Amino acid sequence: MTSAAAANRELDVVIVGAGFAGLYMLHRAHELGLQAEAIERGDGVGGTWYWNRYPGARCDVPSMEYSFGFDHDLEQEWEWTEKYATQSEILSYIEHIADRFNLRDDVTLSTTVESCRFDESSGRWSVATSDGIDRCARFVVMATGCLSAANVPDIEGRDGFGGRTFHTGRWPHEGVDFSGRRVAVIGTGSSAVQSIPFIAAEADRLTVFQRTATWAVPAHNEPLDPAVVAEIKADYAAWRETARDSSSAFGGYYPRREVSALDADDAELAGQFDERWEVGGLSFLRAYNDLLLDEQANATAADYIRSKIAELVHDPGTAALLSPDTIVGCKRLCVDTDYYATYNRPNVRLIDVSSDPVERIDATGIVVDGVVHAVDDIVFATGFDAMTGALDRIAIEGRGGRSLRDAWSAGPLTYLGLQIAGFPNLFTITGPGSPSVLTNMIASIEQHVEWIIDAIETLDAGGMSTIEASDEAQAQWVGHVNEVANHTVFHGCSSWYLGANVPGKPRVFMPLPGFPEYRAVCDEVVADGYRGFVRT
Ligand code: NA7
Repeated sequence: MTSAAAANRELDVVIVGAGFAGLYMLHRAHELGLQAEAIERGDGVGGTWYWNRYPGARCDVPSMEYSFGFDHDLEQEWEWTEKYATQSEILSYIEHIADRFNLRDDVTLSTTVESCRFDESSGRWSVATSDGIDRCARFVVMATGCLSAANVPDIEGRDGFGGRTFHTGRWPHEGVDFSGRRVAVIGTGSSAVQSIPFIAAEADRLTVFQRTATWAVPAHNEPLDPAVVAEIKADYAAWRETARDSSSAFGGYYPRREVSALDADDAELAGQFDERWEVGGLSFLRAYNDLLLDEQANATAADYIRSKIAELVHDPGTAALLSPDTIVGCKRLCVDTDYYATYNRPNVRLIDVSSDPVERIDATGIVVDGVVHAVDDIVFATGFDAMTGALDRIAIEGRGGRSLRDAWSAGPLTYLGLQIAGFPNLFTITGPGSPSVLTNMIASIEQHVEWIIDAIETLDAGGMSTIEASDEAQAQWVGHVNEVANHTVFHGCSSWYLGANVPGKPRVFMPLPGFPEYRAVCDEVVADGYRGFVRT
């Protein structure tokens, strides 16, 4: 869209973000005949897959599942090449969506949303953006992503470093050549686990700074077998529906076995875990139905993975350092290709910063316990201010000028992860309090967008103008999310699900485990006349 065309535009919907969520929202808004515009800070569409271009970046959900199911022709025609798609293939898919559904004319790129303010007298939102053009809309939909606000730790001396620095979530488009360089990677989450083997293969030396050892299972990525693809596509809708009935909204290949690990003897455990290890991927945690519910059950998986690390890593000291003593899956389980074996390379070194943290960065390198580790490049694989970070960076004001930052100062509060009391007509796609990051995000995005579109359509059909979560419904929902989370192992570590990775962020478990139960509640709320929402 040209700036002139957008000038002071009156819209039905402003959508913030043009990743999977923003684009699907825009498509459905078009279908409903709404005037909609998606505003995107990147200079291309794609969201997560636009920004995370680090070497080795792939999705950890299989490509046949990590794709839209709303359009029969689209899912039949699109051909994924590998079991786990690369970042570039996913980005091509998203660009294809933008073209196929004629979305680009209503996407404004390279523009940051700075504030959204609700005007009670007109019942409309004013949206201020970095291009200086004011938009006014009935609805605002936050499609800002759960992992989009990069977290670069505020380490003393960081800005005085003499070499190059990168964050995995803001990787240069032209790529980075590490040949002949001494490289540091800080962090050992998914982004590090995926990029470390590639960086190690190219760099002269790689030093990894590990604060918490991570759990990783092999991807066993491979080209997709055309026969398997044809079989899935023959009844794709049913296959996706089965997946949506599972807790994480995916798992079409290897569903969860409804058996407790605590009822299995050692031989059975070893056999099951061997099988899942060979299959690869997140299906490992579906070997038994209580691995994420019971710490004792979880310990069986932990013992198994530790034994694998001991086999894969030759140096016993390094293997010990890489072996976590935490709950498997409490932080998102990593899916790797050659991660552990990379530590057998002579040019790779692991530095434990669990008890002696990175002290500071000086012009030449990273200082730990008084020792300078000299490097040419630093890669921050340090994750994101997850789930709330992108919203927090926008000045959002609802009724009475109340800011979202204030409303969420003790942690995010939502009703169904879709709306926030005091912020009428503002929706969050995959917001805190919804299953979001614990699921196949595409399934969650489709469900949220469709719910929001229905809500708007019903509002219009009923001659109403606003929809807003009530305080009571929101308070009850927040209590429910906490109660569900308390029955899982997710409270047992300092994860980004809890906000624990960002200093000063309130510790609140943000996503809701259990997609099918959640979806059922969303449907019931609608059937019950939008129970818990005030509509005027
Ligand atoms: P993650 O999973 O949040 O990982 C970040 C890593 O960075 C993790 O190992 C952190 O250690 C580490 N970290 C963060 N700050 C520091 C400091 N100051 N010093 C040392 N180490 C630090 O982010 P990713 O990008 O890898 O993955 C995010 C999600 O994307 C992933 O879960 C998938 O869903 C896809 P910690 O564990 O906090 O001790």
